[in-house]
Amino acid sequence: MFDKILVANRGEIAIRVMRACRELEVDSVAIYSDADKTSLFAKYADESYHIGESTPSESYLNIEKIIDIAEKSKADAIHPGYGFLAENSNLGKECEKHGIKLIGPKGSVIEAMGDKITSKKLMRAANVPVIPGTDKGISSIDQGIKIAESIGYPVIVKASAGGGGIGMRTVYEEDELVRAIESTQSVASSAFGDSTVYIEKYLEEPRHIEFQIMADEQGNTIHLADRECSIQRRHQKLIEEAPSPIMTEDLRERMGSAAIKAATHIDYTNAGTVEFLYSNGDFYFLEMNTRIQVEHPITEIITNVDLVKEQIKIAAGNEICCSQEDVEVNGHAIECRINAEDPLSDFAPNPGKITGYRSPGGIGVRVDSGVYMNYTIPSFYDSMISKLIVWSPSRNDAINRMKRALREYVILGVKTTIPFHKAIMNHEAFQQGRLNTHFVDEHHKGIQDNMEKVIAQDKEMENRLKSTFLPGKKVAAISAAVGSYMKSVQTSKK
Ligand code: MV4
Repeated sequence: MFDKILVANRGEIAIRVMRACRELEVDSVAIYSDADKTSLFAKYADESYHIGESTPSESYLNIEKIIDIAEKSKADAIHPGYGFLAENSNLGKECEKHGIKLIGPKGSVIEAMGDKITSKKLMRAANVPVIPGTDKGISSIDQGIKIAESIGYPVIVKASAGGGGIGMRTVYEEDELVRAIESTQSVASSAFGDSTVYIEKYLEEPRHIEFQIMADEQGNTIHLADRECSIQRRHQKLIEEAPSPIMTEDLRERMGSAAIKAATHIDYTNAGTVEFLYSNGDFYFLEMNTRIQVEHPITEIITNVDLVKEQIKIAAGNEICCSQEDVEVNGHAIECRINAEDPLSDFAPNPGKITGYRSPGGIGVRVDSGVYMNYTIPSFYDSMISKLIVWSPSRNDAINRMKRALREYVILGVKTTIPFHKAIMNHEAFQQGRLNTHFVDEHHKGIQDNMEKVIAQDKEMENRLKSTFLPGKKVAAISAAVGSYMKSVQTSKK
């Protein structure tokens, strides 16, 4: 096992990784930027090093500085978390040069899966179903028109270097195709420095279902079931659940086998996710994420596997925890991402000071958070401040438990996505599991109305809680109590 792991990340995921380190009795090293001097993760770590200015290029994206601190602190491994350098193959190369183990898959695999045409080709070769279309970049407009015709409209033009929704355009008829190709090429060229685009069939109302993969360095690969991630907005997931409401044993067997085939074909190691689009009974490989993901806790809860500990153990050379037959799905888990954003103003970021804070608890509730009372959320990074995760034996009970936990969650001082989550949990279509990737847009009006109701209800609770959370009043209350005690003592002496 490693002696010391440097966590090249911040916020809740840095704490998540350090918690795993502590349980494995491995020391943890935090790196923190100017803006993170007072952040919880920097205090939680066994050792903390200031890395530089707040801007990511001077801190969490600065490979040279990170390697430098790893050497200075004698860390023998680096965990990149998600985001920042998690899917940057240069970090792996630099780690190798310096004899530091990077906890994750090989750099060559990260690179191959980052290029969508390459990944699609590899998956086709592995016999994993891919979306009908080309796995070549299109070389001329004429060729593009022919390809689109043979696939049948609607089609989607995608940038090979794309991902996360940047660099793609749907096309419903031939008239729109030329402009779509040209604009996608130009977006791709300026965003990624690679103008390669390809065309595939556009699936109009798919569900996003993904499979958690784990593979050790001895060649054992398992999947840890599925997650439904259709509730998202502008390619930012907001709610995830495991398993998918539509999952059956047969479908899980088929999709899980495809996910394992995908991973084994590319000699995948460590934790990864195979994303599928599911539509009308069919499923297709979409992308592979070569990192631990934000939503990993829901999988941990239904499978009872600590994915981060497993990542670390596998990187240290251990065999994987369990065989496929050992993996059982138990109950239902839901995660709500709590962002410092105003859901009534188009989810505008709302950083600032948390003036009141109490997180929910009780049976079946987990909170992975990076914040605390009186913490000021910096504006330099993404707005996710915590994840609320619940478990229950059934999906229905999990929804009710999530409603209960959301009502217990008190965050004052900044606007959060909590009202949005309350509105979704109360939404009939969500309760019925009628989901696809357009859910938030499709039900915009109903969600909005629900949110306004919820916020009005919350106002009453906020007023009730004010006396508990306003420090001035609390101090006043305590001193009043002490004062009357002193008085009574004096009175009895007389
Ligand atoms: C698609 C699609 C429909 N058909 N491809 C969005 C992110 C990018 N990585 C791939 N994406 C999509 N590709 C075909 N052929 C619909 C989406 C899509 C989507 C996928 C997953 C989760 C949310 C989404 C939201 C909008 C569009």
